[in-house]
Amino acid sequence: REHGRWWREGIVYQIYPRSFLDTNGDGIGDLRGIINKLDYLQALGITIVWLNPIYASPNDDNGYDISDYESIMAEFGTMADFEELLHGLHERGIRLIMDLVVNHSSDEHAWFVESRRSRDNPHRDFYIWRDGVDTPAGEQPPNNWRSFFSGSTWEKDAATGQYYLHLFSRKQPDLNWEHPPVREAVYDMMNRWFDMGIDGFRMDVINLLSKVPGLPSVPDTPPGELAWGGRYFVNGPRLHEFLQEMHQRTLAGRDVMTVGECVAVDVAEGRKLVGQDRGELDMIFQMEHMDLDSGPLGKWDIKQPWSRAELKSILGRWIQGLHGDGWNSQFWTNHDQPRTVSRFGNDSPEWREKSALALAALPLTLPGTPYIYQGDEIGMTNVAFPIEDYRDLETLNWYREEVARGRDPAALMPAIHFKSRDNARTPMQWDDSAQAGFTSGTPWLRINPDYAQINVAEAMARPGSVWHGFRELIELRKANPGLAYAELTWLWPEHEALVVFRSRHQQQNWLIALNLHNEPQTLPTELPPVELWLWSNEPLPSGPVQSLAPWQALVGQLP
Ligand code: ISL
Ligand code: CA
Repeated sequence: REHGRWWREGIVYQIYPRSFLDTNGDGIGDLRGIINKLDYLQALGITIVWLNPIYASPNDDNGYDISDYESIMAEFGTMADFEELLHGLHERGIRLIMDLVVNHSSDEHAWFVESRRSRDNPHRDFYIWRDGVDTPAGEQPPNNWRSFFSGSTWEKDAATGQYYLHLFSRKQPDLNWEHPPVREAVYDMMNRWFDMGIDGFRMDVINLLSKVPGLPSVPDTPPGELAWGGRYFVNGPRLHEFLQEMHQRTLAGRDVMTVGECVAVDVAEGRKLVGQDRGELDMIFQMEHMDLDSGPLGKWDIKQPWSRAELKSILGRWIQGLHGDGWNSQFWTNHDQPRTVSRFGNDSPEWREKSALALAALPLTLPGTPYIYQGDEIGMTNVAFPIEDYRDLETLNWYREEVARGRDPAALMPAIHFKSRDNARTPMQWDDSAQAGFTSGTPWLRINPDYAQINVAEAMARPGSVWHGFRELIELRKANPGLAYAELTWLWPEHEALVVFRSRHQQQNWLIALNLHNEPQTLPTELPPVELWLWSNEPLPSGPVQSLAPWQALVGQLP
């Protein structure tokens, strides 16, 4: 168990550099901004930083379209800044993990620039090229897969008349993992970053690397229509072989952590990816609970209220399924999701702080490794901009596609306000000065207008704020490392407001009781008597607990 203790018992803080702090007035967060806030991170108490991509990129998808894996995005700074940041983190006992985006690159990467030139270019097979299909209705793309970001996954390229595959935007061509030189180039690049001293990688959509040979169309789809082709690229046939090879070539023998972002994955597949004897990845970042508030049509199909019983069932299944074998991540949000308090809590002035902390208490007490996304530590909220103010390509592509299909633009806005990825990407609110202290210029994405009330300076100065609650919960987590390894038992798993569980590791027992609801709750039975209350967002109880106030959270130690 010694190996990997630091990441099993760690607390990750996710930084979206573009929106963290701008120090040169161009409106874009930069590495210098993170360096300036190292003491802030240390004061909060987190132990690992995950940086979203900081590599050279034309920023079609904010750095998830990489044009050079080994240089720093010009807007973010220089390699010297990066080294200073890494050193500054390590000096404070904080580890650094970087994003690894190798399902695809940018179309401006030198490999793709070469690849598209001619059919016999030495880099041709770095990407996935196919001929179009002749039909009575004219030429069609090689298959009918729908892209994550709307439209076909295929783009016809004029130079050779062939199509290339892009599961995401047309500026994110998929790398061809079947082609050994691609894998060699990726492993060499990873090793060079490890040699610089980074502590690990968060691996973007890592379970999409292997595609079913032949890239078949989704059957039973009307001609000319697109369909979700997940069965042909989620956990594809050679995925585990590729990850085991990557492990041997880059990870084995190093004291680093890997966390795989996996889409549409189930527990059985998760165990293969992170099982202890598998030699693949350390930790899974799966997103099943991110669909709690989506209807059958996907993320934009809002479903309310979300079910607390379903949450417990999903979390419980993953915790139990990986216990003693693989490792879980615990989180409410990231840079692709709405703000936690607006989505799962209540962001009205009356309940914002209480609900933000009730929610915070869950990932910070569950088994696995907790992830905190920047701004959540002050309870930042969603925004409701007019469409012109959105920057996220997923949001904009969906909007354009729906409008083109004849839908009323105004009717699309509630879903965008609730679910757009830009909710998480509005700049950090540092203080109540102009532009929230994020920039002296014009921010790349509008600041949330609530910054005068909700900002770091205000929250740090006021005991009892969301910030201080996070700091206390982080401290609690560090004082109780057994929570990370615990076995968990739900009390009242079917209850639609209460999330209550016992956690047990070796001789230690904990009780966590949350009311995730606006109404007070009378408990089905009194809570088991605790030895010591460790934390609450309300005054600590002095006797038996028979009810919980709205959004009340309690963490205690059981005998
Ligand atoms: O963002 C999503 C839903 O709104 C997800 O479907 C997301 O596209 C998926 O989780 C993959 O995300 C990752 O890869 C994308 C990038 O845009 C995301 O920011 C990244 O987290 C492509 O690299
Ligand atoms: Ca800047």
